[in-house]
Amino acid sequence: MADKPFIARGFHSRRPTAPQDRLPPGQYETRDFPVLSAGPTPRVPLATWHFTVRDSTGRSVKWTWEEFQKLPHETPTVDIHCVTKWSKFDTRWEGVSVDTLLKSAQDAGLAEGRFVVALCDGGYTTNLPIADVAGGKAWVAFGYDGAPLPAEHGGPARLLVPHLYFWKSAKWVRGLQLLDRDEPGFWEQLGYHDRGDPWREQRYQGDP
Ligand SMILES: Nc1nc2c(c(=O)[nH]1)N[C@H]1C(S)=C(S)[C@@H](COP(=O)(O)O)O[C@H]1N2
Ligand SMILES: [Mo]
Repeated sequence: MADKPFIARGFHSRRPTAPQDRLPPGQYETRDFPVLSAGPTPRVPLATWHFTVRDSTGRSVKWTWEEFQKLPHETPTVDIHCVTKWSKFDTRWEGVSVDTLLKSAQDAGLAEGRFVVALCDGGYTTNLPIADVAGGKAWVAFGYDGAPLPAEHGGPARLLVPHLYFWKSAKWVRGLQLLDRDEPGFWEQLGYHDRGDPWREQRYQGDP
C-alpha cells in the first residue's frame, strides 16, 4: 500500500503523511484511485444523456448535456473516503452544485422534499437527506483532475458528496428523486448505514 513504512539507514521512518486530522477513524490514505462498481460500466452517448430532478408529485425539470454544461461550474478540491477504508486527499473535480439544480427545481414549481434518491444508469441508487446535498456540500461532477470524468469513475457525470462515505457519490447519475420520506438505496438496503458519515464511522446499520 502507498503508506507502507520504508526503512532508511539505521532508523525507521515513514514517508510524510497528511495530518492525522484529515483521516477519519479506521481509514488509511491512498494515492491511487481505486474503482469500485457493483456492476458493468454503462456507456451513454452525450447526445442522449439528460439529467432530471423529479418531485414526489411527478413534476420534473430536465437538462440535456448541452443545457447542463451551461449551468455555473464549480471546481471543488476535496478529500474522499470509501467505506472499504481508503481515503484520498485533495481530489480535484469540476461540476455543477446540487444547490443550482435544487434552485431550478424550486423555480419550476417542484415540491421541496426532505430526502433525495440519486438514480443512475445501471440501476444503482443511494439515498440522502436534502440537508446533505444542499448548502455547498454536493455536486454533479463531470470533470476530474482537469479532464472529463472517466467512465469507470462515473463519467459522463456522477454525484460527489465528499463529506459522506463514497458509496453516496453515485456514479453515472442521471437524476435526483425528491421525496418526503427516506427510502434506502442499493447499499443501504444491503446493510450499510443510512447516512454514512466517515467521521462518526457510520459504516453499517446499527453504527452510531
Ligand atoms: N452507479 C454506481 N455508483 C457507485 C457505485 C456503484 O457500484 N454504482 N459504487 C459506489 C462505491 S461503493 C464507491 S466506494 C464509489 C467508488 O467510486 P470510484 O470507482 O470512482 O472510486 O462509487 C460509488 N458509486
Ligand atoms: Mo465503497
